[in-house]
Amino acid sequence: MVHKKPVVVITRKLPESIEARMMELFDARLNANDIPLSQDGLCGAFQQADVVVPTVTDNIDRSIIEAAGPQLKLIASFGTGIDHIDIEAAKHKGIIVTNTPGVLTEDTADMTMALILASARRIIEGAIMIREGRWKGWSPTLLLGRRLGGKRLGIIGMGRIGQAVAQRARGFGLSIHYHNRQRVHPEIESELEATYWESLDQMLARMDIVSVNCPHTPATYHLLSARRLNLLQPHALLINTARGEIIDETAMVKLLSEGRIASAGLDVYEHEPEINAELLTLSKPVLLPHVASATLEGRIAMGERVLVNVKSFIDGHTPPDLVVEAP
Ligand code: 8YV
Repeated sequence: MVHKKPVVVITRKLPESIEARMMELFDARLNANDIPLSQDGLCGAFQQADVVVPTVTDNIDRSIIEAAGPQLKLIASFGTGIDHIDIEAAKHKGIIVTNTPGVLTEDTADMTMALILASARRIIEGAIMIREGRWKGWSPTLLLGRRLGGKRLGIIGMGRIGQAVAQRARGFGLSIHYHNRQRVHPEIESELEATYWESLDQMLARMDIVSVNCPHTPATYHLLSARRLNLLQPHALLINTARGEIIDETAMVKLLSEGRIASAGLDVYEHEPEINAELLTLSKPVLLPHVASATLEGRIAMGERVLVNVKSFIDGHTPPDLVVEAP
C-alpha cells in the first residue's frame, strides 16, 4: 500500500538543512522567496495542509483557523512566542499547537546583554560617528556612557530567558532584581542573588536598567503602561527583547524624546515591522530588527524542534512541545 506523505506548509524560508529534512519526511511546501503570506495565502495554506509551520510574522487569527480544512490537525510554530496564534480558536477547532521552547534562550539572553551594553556605553552612536566621518579625535568627554558595575537590573519575567539574562548580568557586576507572576524557587533566587519585587511599580522606580523578558499575553499587554513608565528614573535604560506589545510604545517614545529616561535597547516593536517615526529620529536608542534569537545554531535548533513535533504527531505520538493538546 502506498501511503501519501502529509502536506506540510512552511510559511517562511528556513535553514537549508531543515528544509531538506522536511522534504525527505513530508510533502513539504516551501516558501523559496521568503515573502510572508497574505491573510488569503494563509487561509489557502490552512485549507490544503495537514500541518502548517508558521512563524511570528503570520497572523493566525480566528477566521483563518475557522476556515481550516478538516485535514488540518497541527500548527507547529517555528518560535517560542505564541501570541500570533489564536489559541482559543485552535482549541475550539481541535487543532494541536506546538512551539520551540528552550532552544533560543541563550541567544536571546546574549542579545539582551548586547543591548544593555550598547545602550549604556553608546556603542552604536560611536560606530555611526566613525562611519559618517564625524570623529575629530579623542576627547575626555566624548560619548560618555554609564558604567554597568554596581547598578541595579530589574528583570520583568524570570522564566528561562530572564534567568539566563540574570546569570550573564551578574558577571558584569549588576545586582539582580525581578518581578514575576510567581516568586522563583529559593534555590534559583539564592544562586542569582536575586531580589524579588512583588510590586512592579516599586521595582520600576528603583532600577537603573529594566529588561522585559516575559511573554506577551492579554495580562502583559501594555504592562509597561504610560503610568508605569513614568515611574522610571531619568537615568534608566529600558531593554526589550520580548514583544513590543508589552510596552506602551507611544508613551515610551515620549519619555525618550523628552529625556525623561536615558535610552532604550529595543529588538521588538508594537507594530512590527513598522517603527514609530519619532523613535527613528532619536540617536540614543539602540534599535534592532527582531534578531535576538537570530543565530544559525538557534534557527537550526528551532527547525529540529519543529521536525520532532511534526514527525511525532504524524507517527501517532504526542509532540513534545505541546501548547494546545489534542481534544
Ligand atoms: C523568533 C521570537 O525569531 O520565538 C520567538 O518567540 O520572538 C523570535 O526570537 C521568531 O518568533 C520566530 O518565529
